[in-house]
Amino acid sequence: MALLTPRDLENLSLQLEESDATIKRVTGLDVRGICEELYGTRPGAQKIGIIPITSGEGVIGNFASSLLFIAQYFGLEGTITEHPDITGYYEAVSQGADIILMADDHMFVAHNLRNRKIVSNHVATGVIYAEIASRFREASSKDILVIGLGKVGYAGAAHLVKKGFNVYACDPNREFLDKAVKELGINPYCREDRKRFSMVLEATPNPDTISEGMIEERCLVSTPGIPCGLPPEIGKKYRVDLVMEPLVIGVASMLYSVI
Ligand code: NAI
Ligand code: 2YC
Ligand code: MG
Repeated sequence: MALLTPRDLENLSLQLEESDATIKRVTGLDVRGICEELYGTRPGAQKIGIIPITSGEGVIGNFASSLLFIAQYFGLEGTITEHPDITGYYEAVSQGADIILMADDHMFVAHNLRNRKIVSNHVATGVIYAEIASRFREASSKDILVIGLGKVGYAGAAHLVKKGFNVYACDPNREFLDKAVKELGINPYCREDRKRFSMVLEATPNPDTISEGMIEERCLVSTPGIPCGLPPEIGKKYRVDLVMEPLVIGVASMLYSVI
């Protein structure tokens, strides 16, 4: 189970600044602009209730404070409840929260109590990283490679199919691959194909999932995956731009999708 660590969340502001600058350079829009176009929404006076959850592995250091930073960064009023769990839920709702943010070890949700919209971090993350990859201004075609068809990758692949891209995907989990072929009509990708891509969405919890034969000389790798799937030497050898960040971009997508 791929859980964040407090260390992943250190220097979040700097990580956001660097990834947002890359996103702006390669797509023409920053995260705010992409989210506004993607969801047709803009943050307003919504109040965000952030509730620490103690189940499973328990509270993760820096997680709630990172969510507060993210809410404020996008111009929303955020509050971390004094208490966790059900007591915290009661506190947030009683204090007038419009949107609840809370996560256990399996699901991380944003729930808008006013319009009843709800979204999981997995889907919102897959969609936004897919959207970023698909907006690569130097893409050589509409062919795009998705590495990993789990909770995040499948959502990203579905979004790209809906947008009309030629989606190729790989996953050692045969069941996940067959499901994506059957339900989304994606093209199974294997390295023997020797087909190279200028846009890659990587959504796996493994390093070194991207090999030289997969990418064109100029390529955008958009990945929420932790650790990074792009070997540094390949990133240096080719003109590869990398968009990778542990939490903010996915949470921005969650918030814009429910406001
Ligand atoms: P998951 O476990 O549901 O799916 C991962 C998939 O990758 C599995 O189907 C697995 O078979 C596949 N995979 C593993 N190695 C592969 C390889 N070499 N080539 C192709 N496929 C491979 O995981 P989930 O929930 O989809 O998350 C994916 C990653 O994204 C995790 O590292 C997670 O921590 C991270 N994540 C990051 C977020 C962010 O905002 N940066 C938000 C949510 C998740
Ligand atoms: O501090 C808390 O309230 C904890 N219960 C939070 C647990 C989050 C667990 N989920 C994850 O670490 C990953 C993240 C990449 C986002 C989605 N799942
Ligand atoms: Mg992120």
